[in-house]
Amino acid sequence: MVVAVDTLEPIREKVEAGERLDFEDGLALFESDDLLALGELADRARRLRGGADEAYFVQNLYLNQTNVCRVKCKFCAFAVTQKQSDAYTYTGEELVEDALRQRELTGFTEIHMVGGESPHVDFDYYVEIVRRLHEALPDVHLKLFTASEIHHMTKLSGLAHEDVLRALRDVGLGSLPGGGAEVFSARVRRLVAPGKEAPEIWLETHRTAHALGIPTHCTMLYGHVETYEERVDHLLRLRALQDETGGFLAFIPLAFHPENTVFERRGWKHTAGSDDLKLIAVSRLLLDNIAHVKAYWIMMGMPLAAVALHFGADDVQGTVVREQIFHAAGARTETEQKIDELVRHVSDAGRIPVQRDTLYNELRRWE
Ligand code: V47
Repeated sequence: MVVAVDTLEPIREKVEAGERLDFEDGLALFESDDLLALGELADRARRLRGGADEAYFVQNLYLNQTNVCRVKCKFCAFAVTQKQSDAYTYTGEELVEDALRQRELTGFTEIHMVGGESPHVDFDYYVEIVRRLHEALPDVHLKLFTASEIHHMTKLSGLAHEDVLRALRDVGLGSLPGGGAEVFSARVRRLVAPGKEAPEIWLETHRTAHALGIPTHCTMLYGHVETYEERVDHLLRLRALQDETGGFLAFIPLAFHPENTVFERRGWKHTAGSDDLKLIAVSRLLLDNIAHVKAYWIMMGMPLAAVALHFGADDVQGTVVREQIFHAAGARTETEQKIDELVRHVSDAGRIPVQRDTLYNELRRWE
């Protein structure tokens, strides 16, 4: 007689006892196909740690200062070289003009701006665009530049990471987005992003930001060559840094979109919804010290993001005006989400929609 062993049972006991999960637990969670049990366990862990029925979103505007990039990440469909006809690099004035025009249409409270690592600008360019945006929109939180871009600025300027971050903070930088982390494993980085800085540099940049009082976000780009072991290792490295600093506001899993990348020619497909939900659940369970896990609707579509609110996520990111990175790689979602649609999806999922600012202060709720 075959006796079914519930591999999740010992993990469930740890969750109920408030015990920290380890590497082996993380692997067992990824290897489980009991999707509903994973979701239920992640939601239970979220609630045991103080989460309730609120699901958060922010009203934000996406800007990309440049699409020119010296790094040839194989997963990226956004970057171009300076010589390509669709290359652009916006001046501070152009970015401000654009943001002010958008401000008349939507009441965004956050600008999320990232871009390529252009070798054709200098560090003063970055300081100038932050200064101008902050002067034009002093009440808008500026969430700008991945750790990879900050590292790029140290190369452009010869300054230390701390000095770059301090200079940007002093002219208005509010927080860093979580991009550029990809997967920390050296094997994976060699395969998908050989030109990118070492993971230690990404982590050190966030550590430095936290020490300067700049909160940050963190991500993992999954669904390409990484193994379950490499996913768990990535999550535990983020958890270890959060133990040290407490500076991460949220974790955002990013599903790989293959269109218009070298991987499309190799026949790679988009992740399955079940993997997206599993990633949300396992990250919620392992990252016991990061307050929020985002189900990024741009990446997974709003209907699945609403389901993910039952798998440990408590945030759907935002209204997002004009996303470009995922859309270059084939995302079919809208590039913008109207608040009333977002509120409808969240409410229909049985959650209370709460509009937040970047730092998770509540601005408005729909009950
Ligand atoms: O660093 C690039 C990823 C990131 C592809 O901090 C791709 O709140 C999938 O970091 N398929 C940029 N992913 C986006 C990002 C982000 C998004 C939403 C919220 C936050 C936050 C941060 O997008 C890049 C890279 O990891 N990416 N190309 C692609 N083809």
